[in-house]
This record gives sequence, C-alpha cells and structure tokens, in this order.
Amino acid sequence: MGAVHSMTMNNQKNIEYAEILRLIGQAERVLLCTHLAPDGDALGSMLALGSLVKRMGKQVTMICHDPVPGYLVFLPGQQAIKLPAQAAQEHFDLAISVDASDAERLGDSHALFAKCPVTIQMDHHQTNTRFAQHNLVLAQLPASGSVVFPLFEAAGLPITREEAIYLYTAISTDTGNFCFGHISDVTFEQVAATMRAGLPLVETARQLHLMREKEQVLMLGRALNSLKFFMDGRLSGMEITQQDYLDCGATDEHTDKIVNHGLYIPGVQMCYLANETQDGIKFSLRSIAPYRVSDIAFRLGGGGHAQAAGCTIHKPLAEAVQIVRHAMESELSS
Ligand SMILES: [Mn+2]
Repeated sequence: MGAVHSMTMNNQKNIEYAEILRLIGQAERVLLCTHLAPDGDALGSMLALGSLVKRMGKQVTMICHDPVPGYLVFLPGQQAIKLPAQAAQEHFDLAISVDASDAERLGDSHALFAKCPVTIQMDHHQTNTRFAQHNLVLAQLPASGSVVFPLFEAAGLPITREEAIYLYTAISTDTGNFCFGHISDVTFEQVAATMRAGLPLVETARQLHLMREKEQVLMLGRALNSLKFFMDGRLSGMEITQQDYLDCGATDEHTDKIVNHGLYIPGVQMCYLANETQDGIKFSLRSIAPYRVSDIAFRLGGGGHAQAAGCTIHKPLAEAVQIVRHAMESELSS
C-alpha cells in the first residue's frame, strides 16, 4: 500500500503506534504540549497521553501557552499543566505535541518542543503541516483523543478511570457531544471502552456540555436580546457591546459558542455575531451547507472553515455590522 509514494519524503509517512511506544521507551524525560487556547480535545488528549507515559515509568512535563479554561478545571490532574516559561529550564529527550495543526498553534510551547532531540506529533486536522520529525496525522478521526486512544492497547495498558474521563472529554468535545465531525462505529467503540473503564458519564457530560459559568449565561442573554432577522429569516445577527462586558463582568472566554444560537433556528441559513472588543469588531460567521462563510471572512481580512469563519473590522459597531450584513446578504442572494 505504501509503494506508490515510496519516493516521497520520509516525513510524509505516518509513524506507527509501536514506533511511538519505542521512542517513549527510550526516553527518560518527556515533554508534552498542545495548542494555545486549549479546548477539551487538546487538554483531554494531552492528559491521557501524559498518564500513559507516566505509567511507562517516564518523567512527564505537560505545557500549554494558555492556562486551563474555567470549564475544564474539573479534569483531574490538570493542575500539573505548566506555562512554557515554567518549564524553560528543564531538559527533555522527547517531545510529543497533540491536537496542534501547525507549529504556530503551539504558541510559546513551540520553542521548547523544537529544542528536543526527538519530536513526535499526534493530530487529526486535515490541514496539518507535519511539523515534527515523526508525525501521526489521522484526519479521518473526529478528535485527537481518538488518535491517542489505540496507544493504550498497543502498550498493553488497560485504561484507568481518569484516562477514561480524559478520552471521553476529548472525543465528545470535538464531535459537539456526538452531533458532528468524523463520527463512526469506531468512535462509539472507543467511548464504550471508556464506560467499561468506569467513566462517570453523567457527571462528566454535565460538566462539559451543560454547565455554563454565570458570566457566560449573562452574556448569552445579552446576545439573544439583540437577535435580529433579515432576508425573510434566512439571515440572523446578534451583537455584544463593551457595555455588555462591563455589566456582566465578562471576558472573551465567556462569549465562546454564543454565535451558534443564531443558526439553529428553522429557516436560518447564515448568521453572524458582532463582538465589540478593545481592538475592533470581531465577527463570528456561521452557515449551514451548502452556504459558505469562509469566502466572506477571507474577503474581509479573516478566515476559517467553510461553515464557521471569522474576521475583525476596525470600524464603529454599527458601520462594521452593515459591511458584514451586506456581504452575507449578497452571498445568500447569489
Ligand atoms: Mn481536536
């Protein structure tokens, strides 16, 4: 099967699980890192891998450019995750990156990662740049947690209750609690294995998918209160102002995912959330297929995926909203 491209560069090939275990086996001190602004897949995958490497008798240091967000502090053992600066004096023989599609996504962690004599990365992003010496990129899998998962069986280590929490967190995060993404029968077999390992499903799902911080709920209320419809209900828009942030005592992390509330309404094909921040109006754009928002975002200086994109416009709120709304309206009428 590999014969066709046998002439391509070595780093185009995926490293085998057995080879990853061999490289871990040869190391003493292992550095683990993940992408900045970490989510449940990033931290769940890194913590699962950290636990496995520790069980293999190695010294483990986990780092991330940003601190653990409030909604993920329930993850057992997350206190051990350091900021890159806190690990800068340590020396490692092996570094493994998880869930980062490119070197820039590692933020300040990249300098420490690149300094290690042996580097591996495990990821599931289609756009992965294969920036490590050894790469395992499985874009057909829904989460990096699903990429890490088979390592436990390969190592002959049955997963523990804590590892079950990490892996479930990773997989259920990137699938929107099993609503989208590359979900297959294998996904559910992995989740079944976490249940057999003692996953407290109801409690973990509540923490991950139901609980919201007070500021998040207040900001959601402000956003929903601003909801407007255009083009006979095909386009919806919401706005969040500086005053909303002040009134609710909220910060950036409290407005995550609010935009989606504008899209899941019958008849709506596109939506935007205009977010008045200190440096410009940040727009989150969403659409349902086949409608695309990535081209609109790109034309306005941003980017993203076909159905989920964003851009920043440095104009007063009302003026910026006009620009984006007109761009979306013309896309919907084309
Ligand atoms: Mn991911």
